[in-house]
This record gives sequence, C-alpha cells and structure tokens, in this order.
Amino acid sequence: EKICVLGLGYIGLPTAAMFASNGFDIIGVDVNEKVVNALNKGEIIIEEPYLDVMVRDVVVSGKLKASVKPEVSDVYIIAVPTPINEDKTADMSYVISATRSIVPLVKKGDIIILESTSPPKTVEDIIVPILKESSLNVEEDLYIAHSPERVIPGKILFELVENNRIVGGIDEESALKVKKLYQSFVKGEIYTTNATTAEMCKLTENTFRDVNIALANELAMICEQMNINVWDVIKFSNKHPRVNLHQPGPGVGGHCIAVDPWFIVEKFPETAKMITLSRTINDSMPEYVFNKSRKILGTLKDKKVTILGITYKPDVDDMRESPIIELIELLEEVSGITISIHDPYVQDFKYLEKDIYTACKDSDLVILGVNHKLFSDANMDRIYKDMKQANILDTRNFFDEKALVGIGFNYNLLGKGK
Ligand code: SAJ
Repeated sequence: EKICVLGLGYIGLPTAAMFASNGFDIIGVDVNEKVVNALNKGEIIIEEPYLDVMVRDVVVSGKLKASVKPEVSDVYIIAVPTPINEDKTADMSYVISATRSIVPLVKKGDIIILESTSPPKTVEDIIVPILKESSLNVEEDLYIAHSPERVIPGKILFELVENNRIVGGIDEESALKVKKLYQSFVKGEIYTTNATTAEMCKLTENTFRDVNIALANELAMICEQMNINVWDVIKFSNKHPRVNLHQPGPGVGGHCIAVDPWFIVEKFPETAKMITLSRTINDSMPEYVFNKSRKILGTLKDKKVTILGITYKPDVDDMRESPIIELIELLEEVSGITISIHDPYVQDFKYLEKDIYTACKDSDLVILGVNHKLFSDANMDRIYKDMKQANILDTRNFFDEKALVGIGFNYNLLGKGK
C-alpha cells in the first residue's frame, strides 16, 4: 500500500517515518523545498529524539521519499499546520489547499485521514465538500476519517506507538478501515466514533489542560495574597484520590494548548465561557510575572534582568507561543533595562549568552522561565557571587529554596507570598 503524507512537520514526518518502517511505501509532501531536499538526503530539520535515525533508515531503504507534490496513492494523511489567526480563529488554508491538491488523484477505495487539529465539523464542512469536487461519489467511494495526533513533543516516537488513538469516520466503515491501518504500528487502544466527536475529543483534551492550568494559576495568585505556598496546596490536594491539579507557571505556550481551546470558542463564543476565561487567565501570566519582578526590585529601570529558559516548556528547543517571549517584550519596554538570556536549547535569539555565568553576571534579578533539567548543573554559588543583587524569581518551583537561601539568595517563588 502506498501512503501520501501531506505536511512533514512535527506530526507528519514522524508518522510518515513510522508507517515507512512498518513496510508501507511513503511519499511525504511538503510545500517547503528545504524540508523536501533535506529529507531526500535522509536529513531532518526539526529536533526530536531518535527521529533522525529512523528517518535516515527509511530513506536509505527507499521506503520514504519526499516531494513538493502529492502522488497517486491508496491512503492520504493530512498533517498540515492549523495555525491561529489574529482574531483567534483557525487558519484552515493549509488544510484546504492540501485537500484540494489530492482531488485530482483520489480514486475509488482510497482512504483520506485528517490528523491536523481542527475546529469541530472540519471533516464534514471542509474535507468532504472539497473531495466532492472530484468525479467520485465521495460517501460511497472514499473512506474518510479524522484521527487526531496526540503525541507530546520530546516523546513523539514513543507516544505514536504507545498512546491510545481515536478514529472518527464519516461512517463506520471509514472508521474501521482507518483503525486497521493505524494498528500496523499503534500498540495503544484505537477507539472508533464519528468525525465530529473525534475532532471535539482532541480539542477537549487540550482544553482540559488549559482550564486546569488556569485554575492552578488563579490559585497561585490567591495563595500569594494569603502568604502561603500554592505548590504545597497543589501537592497536598493532589494526595486526594480524585483530585489532579496541574502546575501554575508563567503562562501556557506551545502550538496546542494555547491554541486549541480557541477552536471551540470560535464556533460557540456565547457558550464557551469557562474556556474563554481560562485562556484569558493563562495569557495574563507573563504580565503577572513582569509585575512580580518589578515588585522584587522596586523598579526595573536601569536594572539588569537575566532570564533562564525561554522555550515553551522544559528540555525542548521549541519557542512557539512561549510565554517567556511575551515576558521579554514587556521587559523591553522598561527604560534603561539590560536583558540577558541563557537557554541551552536555543541557538539564535536576541540577548542570548552561551554561558549561564556570563548571562547572570552583574544581574539584579534572575528569572527562571523554563525548568530545563540542565539548569540543575549550574553552580549557584558562582552565580550568587557574580550577581549585583542576588534576587531570584522562580516561576516553576524548580530550585531548592532552602539551598538558595542558604547561599544567600533572595529567593522568590511564583505562587508563594513572602
Ligand atoms: N504547563 C503548565 N502547567 C502544567 C502543564 C503545562 O503551565 O501543569 C504549560 C507548559 O509549561 C507549556 C504548556 O503548558 O508552556 C503546554 O505544555 P504541555 O507539555 O502540557 O503540552 P504540549 O502543548 O507540548 O502538548 C499537548 C499535549 N496534550 C495533552 O497532554 C492533553 C499533547 O498530548 C498533544 O498532542 C499536543 O498538545 C498537541 O499536539 O495538541
């Protein structure tokens, strides 16, 4: 069987490689020639553990080829981005053009799968109508389903295999056909349902996290006012068998959790009250951290502020929608401020210092933005000695408070009052 995977990003490429290493012939399609050229040489331009080796193997064995144009296949998997517009609606243009590009190619019996995270009813209202532009009797001749990706960056190859999966078909036969296809490598359960339910499940999963994180962030602000530690409140509350609070932080980043809830709001703006409010709370966190920094120093004017970690989450190089970038933008507005940044995963960004000690030297405040594991190797005694004023603001409950206070730091924790 030949599979055409449209979109060779964080989801499409691992999926293509996985099918290829399970014996399928894959043509991977991307509009970006750089991605295509690199891939045909067995190289990848994204960072994901083990993916480089896997891709190289299937390219060398001839199972995976890349092209800027789709080719006639038996299965088409759409894994293109669905970014968010300024007005918080989904930009469906890539899904639309990818679907259009296969209209001239589809034949009776083909399978079409949408993997991109999409607003509810995308399969019904966008995919099916576009495929009807072909000469086929779409409902009869094609098997169409949404099977949302659910993998977490940093563990994509593991989760692709191990996670449970949902397949929502335009009819039962479609769902079962697609389930069978994924069973070639998925070890988790595969649950079948209709397309709109599958679309809504994906959005619900990320919305659940967003709402839960918003609650944690609200509790953090409340606990600060009460002079107690929210991290203790959450830790002990979670000892209850039916409580599972998430962690507060400087905001929610990434291209999923900070985006997907809007795809529900877009369709139901009046009803989606809690979802909208949670987004607003989480989006307000960079400003909250900024104000907390100002309180620590009295004024940020003419001070040096160092930020450790600017990616959207720990131990990855991905900066998309990172709340720390927003924090930096707020800091930039302060007159006379000096900003320096250290992030072992980022190669190219303003204010970047390759060395953590240089970044912290003469600083008035170090803000821990992201809890990269690598930061635990830092010699905090040395950082303390080199700082102008030894203030730390930990937004992730990463540091050992006792140890830092022992060294002499003025340790501040998001969600903990003084
Ligand atoms: N965050 C918190 N507190 C928490 C957990 C996360 O502030 O308790 C923040 C993180 O710092 C980060 C953001 O939220 O900025 C999102 O990080 P994440 O690790 O929770 O999730 P993503 O965006 O990397 O991946 C999510 C996953 N969804 C769920 O776990 C329900 C993943 O399985 C999805 O495949 C992915 O979105 C996606 O593509 O939709």
